[in-house]
Amino acid sequence: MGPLPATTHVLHADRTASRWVEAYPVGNGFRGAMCAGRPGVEHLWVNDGTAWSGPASQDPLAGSRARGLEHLARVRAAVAAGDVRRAEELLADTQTPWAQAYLPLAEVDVAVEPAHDAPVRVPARGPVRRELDLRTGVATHTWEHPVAGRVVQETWADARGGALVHTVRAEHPVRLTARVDSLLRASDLPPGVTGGPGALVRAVDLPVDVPPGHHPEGELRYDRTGGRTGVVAVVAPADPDAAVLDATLRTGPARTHVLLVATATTDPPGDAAAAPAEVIAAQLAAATGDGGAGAVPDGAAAGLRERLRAAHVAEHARLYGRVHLDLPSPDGADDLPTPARIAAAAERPDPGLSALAFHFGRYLLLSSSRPGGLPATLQGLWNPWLPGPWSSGYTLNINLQMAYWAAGTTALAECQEPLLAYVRRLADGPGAEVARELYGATGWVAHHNSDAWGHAGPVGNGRGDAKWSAWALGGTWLSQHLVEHHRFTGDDEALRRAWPALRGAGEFALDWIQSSGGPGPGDAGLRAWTSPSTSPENEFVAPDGAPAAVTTSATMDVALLRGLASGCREAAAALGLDDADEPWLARLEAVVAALPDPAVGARGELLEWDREVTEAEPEHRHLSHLVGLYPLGTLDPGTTPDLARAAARSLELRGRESTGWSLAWRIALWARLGHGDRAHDQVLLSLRPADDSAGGQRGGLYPNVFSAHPPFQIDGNLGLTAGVAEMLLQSHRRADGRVRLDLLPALPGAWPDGEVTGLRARGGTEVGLAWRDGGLTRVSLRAPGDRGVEVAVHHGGVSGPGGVVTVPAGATVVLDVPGDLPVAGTAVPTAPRS
Ligand code: FUC
Repeated sequence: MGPLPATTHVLHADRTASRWVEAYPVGNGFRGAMCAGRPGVEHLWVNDGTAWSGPASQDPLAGSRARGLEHLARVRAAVAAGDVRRAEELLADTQTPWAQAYLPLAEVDVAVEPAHDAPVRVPARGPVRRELDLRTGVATHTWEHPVAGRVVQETWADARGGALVHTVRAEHPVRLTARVDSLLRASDLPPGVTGGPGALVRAVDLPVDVPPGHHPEGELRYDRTGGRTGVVAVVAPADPDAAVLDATLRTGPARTHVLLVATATTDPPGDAAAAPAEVIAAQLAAATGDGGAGAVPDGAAAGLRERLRAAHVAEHARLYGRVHLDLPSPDGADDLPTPARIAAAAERPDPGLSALAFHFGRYLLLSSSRPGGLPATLQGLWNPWLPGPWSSGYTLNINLQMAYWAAGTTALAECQEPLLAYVRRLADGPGAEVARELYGATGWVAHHNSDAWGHAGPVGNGRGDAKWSAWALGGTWLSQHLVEHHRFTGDDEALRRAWPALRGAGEFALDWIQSSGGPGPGDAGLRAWTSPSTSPENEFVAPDGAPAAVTTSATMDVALLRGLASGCREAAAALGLDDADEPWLARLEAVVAALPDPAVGARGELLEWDREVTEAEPEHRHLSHLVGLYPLGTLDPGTTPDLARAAARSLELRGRESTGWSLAWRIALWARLGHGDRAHDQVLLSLRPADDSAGGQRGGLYPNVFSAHPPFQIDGNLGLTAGVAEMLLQSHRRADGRVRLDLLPALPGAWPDGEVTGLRARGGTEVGLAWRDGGLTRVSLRAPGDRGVEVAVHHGGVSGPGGVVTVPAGATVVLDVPGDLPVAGTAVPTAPRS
C-alpha cells in the first residue's frame, strides 16, 4: 500500500473554531483534547477518561423502593392482565437514581507572545490554517504573528498512552503563558502531586452526583470527604526558565516550545487504579525519558518535539494505517475546507467525503477507546458540558453497542477491549447484585443507562418512563460483543476471560424467560415468553388510547436472547466445553426456541411486538426489532427471505429521516439487505451539514465532521463507519461450515470506482477489493499470520456465485476478476501470489 493521501485523511479549515463542534479532537483512549486553533491564545478543552462523577463505591440499587421476585411477579401479573398502567407504576418502584456523568475536566489556554518587548496586539482571530491529520493524530494550526512571524502550533495525545503534547514553533523567539480553568470546583492537590519544578498543577473536585440535564431534578453535588479529585499538570520539560506565578505557567524565550498536559483522578473507575501522583509522574517521565520536568537540557525542545512526535505517530499509525478506502471525487472537491466541502456535497456528488467520514470514524474509535481504558462515552472521550447530553454516559439500548460495531470489520479489534473489560466488571459486580436483588435471578443484568462504575439498575428515580427504563436486556446484548470479538480475532484467551460473563448472561436469560407447558425443556408443548418486555424506546397505543411500552416478548427480546444462546454455544465449542460442563446451555437453547417467532404484519412489515398493535410513533428512531438483521445476522435474505422482505418494509415505513445514529443503523440494515442505493441514501443524509436550529431528530455533520444527534453523539460517526464497511464486505453468513465473504454486497451506483484495503472478515481474513464502473476487478485475501483460512467467496448478491478459496497462514491470495473469481460450487485452487 502506498502512502495514504491527504484528500481522504485530513480535515482542514481556514478559520479558527468558534464553537466546540468546529474544534479538532485528539485522544489516546485515556486523555483527549479539542483544539480550537486560535491564533494568539490557543484554547484546548481537556478531558480525562476517568473523570466521572460519583463516589467510587456505590450501592447499585440505592433508591429502589421495591425489589425481589414477589414484586416482579406482581409486575408480570399486571402485564398478563393487560393492566399496563399498573405495570408501569410497579416498575417505577424498582427504579434507581440516574447513572453518573462523564465530566469536562479542564480548559487550557496557551498564549503566544513575542519574546522581546514588542507591544503588538495579536489579533484574537485572523487568517489561520487548521488541520487534523487522521494519519498522524496531530491537530495543527498555522498563523502569522506580526513580530514572531509564522507560528505553527500542534497538539496530539501521546498514542503510547501518555500526556497531551502541545508544541509551538515560531520564526522568531516567543514566550508562552499557560493557564488552566475548569467548570468544576477548585480543590487541593491530592497527596504527593507536584508535577516537579516549574509545573502548573491544578486540582478540581469531581462532583459525587450530577443529575442529567434533560431531567433537571436534584442538584449537582460535591462532597469533599467522599468525593474524588481530578488533576491537571502543565509542564514545559525542555525549558529550565519555566516558572509558575499567579497560577500561570510562563516560559522563557525560544523558537520551539513543548508543553505536556498530564491528567489523572483519584480512585479512578476501571481496572487500572494508581494514585494521581504516580499517574502524572509516569506521563511526564514517559515523555521526557526519565525524571519529568527539567530533565531535558536547555535548548533541547526541538529534539524533544521530534522524538515525542515520531514515537506518537508510529504508534498511532500502527492502528490507523490498517485500512484505506478510496472513493474518487470530481476534481477539486477535496481542496475545499472541510466545512465547505460538507456544504458542497449536499449539492453535487463527492464520494470522497464518504471515505473521509469512514476514516474519521476509525480515527475517533482508536482515539477514544484503547486497551486499559474505559469504553467510549456518548461523546467518545470529548465532553465540554456539565452535564453532557444524557450525562455523556453509556446508553445500552443501542448507543454503546453501535460505538463498537466497526471495531471488528475495520481492523480495530483491540480498541474494543475497554468494552469487553467493562462487561466483565458489570457481570462480576453490580450486574450480578442487581440481578439477584431486583429479580431474584442468577447471572447478571444491565438496563438502558450505565456509567464507568457499572450502574446496572433501571434508572429514573421512581419517575422514569418505562419505555426506556424497564428494559432488562442490556447485558444480553452487550455479551454478544464478547463472542463477536472472538469471531474476528480468534483470541481464545480473551474468550476464556469472557466466558464467565457470557455464562452469567445466559443464566440470567434462563431465569428471566417465562415458560409453561411440558414437564421440561425440549418438550413439544413448551411455550416461552418475556415479561415485562419493551422495545426500546418505542410505544404502541394501549387500549386506553394513550401510548404504552410494557408488554410481552418484543421482537427485539427474542432476537437478542436467541443470539445470546447461539453465541454461548459457539463460545462453548471454541473453548472445548460440552453439555456436561454447561448443562444450562441446552436448556437455554430449548427455551429460546420456544419464544414466539418474529411475525409479519398487515402492511408486510416485521412486527415490533408479539402482536399487531397501532404504533404510537410510526417513524420512531429506534429500529430495535431489526436487530436480527443487523448486527446479529440471524435474520437474513439468505436464510429467512420472508422476514428479510418484512424488515425492508419496516425500514420503508420508518421513513428516511432520523437522528445521526439512527441514520447510521439504516446504512448497515440496507446493506445487509443488499440495497446499495438505499444504504447510500442514508449515507448522504448522514453527511449533510448539521442544522441544530432545525430542532428535532435530524442527523448530519458539524464542521469538524462530528455527527449530530443533535447534539454531537459519537455513535453517528462510528455507526457510519460500520455501515460503510458493511456495504463493501459482509462475513456474517456461513456456507458449508465456512465463513462466507460477500464482496461488494451493497455497492451503490454513486460509487462506480473505488478501492479498499485492510477490511477484516470474521475468521480473521484481511480483505482488499478494487472495482471499476461498478464491477469488481480485484480481490486480495490475506490470512492471519498464525492460521490459514478457507473461505467461501461470493459476489453478486445473496444468491450470487461463489467458491472456496484457501489461504495459507500469513499468505495473500490475489484474484483478478472476472478471471479468477470462483463460480458456484467450484473450488478454485489458487496459489498465493505474494
Ligand atoms: C437513547 C436514544 C436517544 C439518545 C440517547 C443517548 O435514549 O433514544 O436518541 O441517543 O439514547
